[in-house]
Amino acid sequence: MIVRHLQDAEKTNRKIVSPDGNWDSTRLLLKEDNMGFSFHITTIYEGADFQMHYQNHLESVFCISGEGEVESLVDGKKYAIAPGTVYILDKHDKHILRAFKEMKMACVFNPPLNGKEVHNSEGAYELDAETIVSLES
Ligand code: 9YT
Repeated sequence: MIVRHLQDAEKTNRKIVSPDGNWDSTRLLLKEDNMGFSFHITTIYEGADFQMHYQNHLESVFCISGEGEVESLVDGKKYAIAPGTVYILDKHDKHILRAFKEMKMACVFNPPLNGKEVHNSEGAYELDAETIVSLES
């Protein structure tokens, strides 16, 4: 069993602050833990309004606190986000996330992140070579 505490993890390099100023994320469970997914607590800063497209990952995002919306760029639909909302990017959906008030989110990624990722210009995370090989086999 693995037991970790968010308050401790936030003081380590598990916490990544996005250079775009939109979010930070503490990656509590990573690829090296061999669970097949990663689990993060992400803070989306108030006023953030940015595009993402996880071409290489599936992601589920559960809102713990705050207020915002997610807009699908596949069909233009907008969905309000409040505590208790989960949005599930089951089709690698290109989307925009907006935070009207700071949002705390619990995020799960498959395949798992290795912990160093920040968004590329597409709003995606690159896969490392080892993950590419494991997906191909
Ligand atoms: C909701 C979302 O995807 N935010 C970007 C950060 C991501 N959750 C991460 O890297 O933990």
